[in-house]
Amino acid sequence: MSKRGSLILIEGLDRTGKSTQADLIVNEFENAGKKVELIKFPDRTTEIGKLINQFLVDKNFNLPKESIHLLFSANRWELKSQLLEKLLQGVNLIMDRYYYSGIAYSTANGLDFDWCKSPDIGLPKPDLVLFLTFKDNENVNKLKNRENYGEERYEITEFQQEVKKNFETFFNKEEKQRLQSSNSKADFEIVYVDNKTIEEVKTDVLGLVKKFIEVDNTNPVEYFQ
Ligand code: T5A
Repeated sequence: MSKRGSLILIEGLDRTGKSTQADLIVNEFENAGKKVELIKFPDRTTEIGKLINQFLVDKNFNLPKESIHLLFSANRWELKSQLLEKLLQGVNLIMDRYYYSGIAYSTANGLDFDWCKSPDIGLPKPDLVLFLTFKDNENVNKLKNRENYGEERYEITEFQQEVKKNFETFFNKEEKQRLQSSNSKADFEIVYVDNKTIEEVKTDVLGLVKKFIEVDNTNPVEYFQ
């Protein structure tokens, strides 16, 4: 059976440390001689990504909520073939946000859950999803103490609480579906970051990611349905 890289996704609220942990994982495995690369969504460098960036940083640049949802999804489609190519070359991909952010944030904006899922049908499904979050809802309020918090459109405590609730509902649904299906090998894990240092979170994250990178992945790539 042919080997491929694993697709590992880190999801979570704004400023919970996703990028910090994604960088640490990439460095850790690169130093160990593994093929590993980082992919960040939104990818703000593409034409669609530039529009998304403008929407996030300029609170006077308004778009219908349906349009921005479709732009985030289109941004993922822009990178689909590149992503698949890398996986088939044996590169492990660490993704900083993807499909689940698309749905958790847009439903917090009032859009319908099933409507939000449909534009991403056909995109590759991660082998492992890590959800960086707080066990205690009160700790979401402390995000405002993190550097530069509040500069972008969605960095508002009440909105982040809503996003947290949506992520949790969504992951519970997906987990139930996964347990009912004998075909899917995809895995979900929650990483609580309450009062943990960057190093402590790194230990938790590495413990979960290790087997996906160290053991050869021979499972076929799955796709969102
Ligand atoms: N979005 C995204 C959608 O609405 N739909 C979509 O489909 C997608 C893909 C931008 C926005 O777009 C929305 C969600 C977002 O609102 P983004 O570019 O990923 O998405 O923006 P952020 O989540 O804000 O990304 P950041 O890179 O800014 O935050 P991170 O990655 O979670 O946090 P990080 O690692 O940069 O850390 C932030 C700060 O906290 C410190 C770090 O040192 C840094 O200063 N930190 C810690 N401090 C204390 N203890 C710890 N354990 C810490 N970990 C990190």
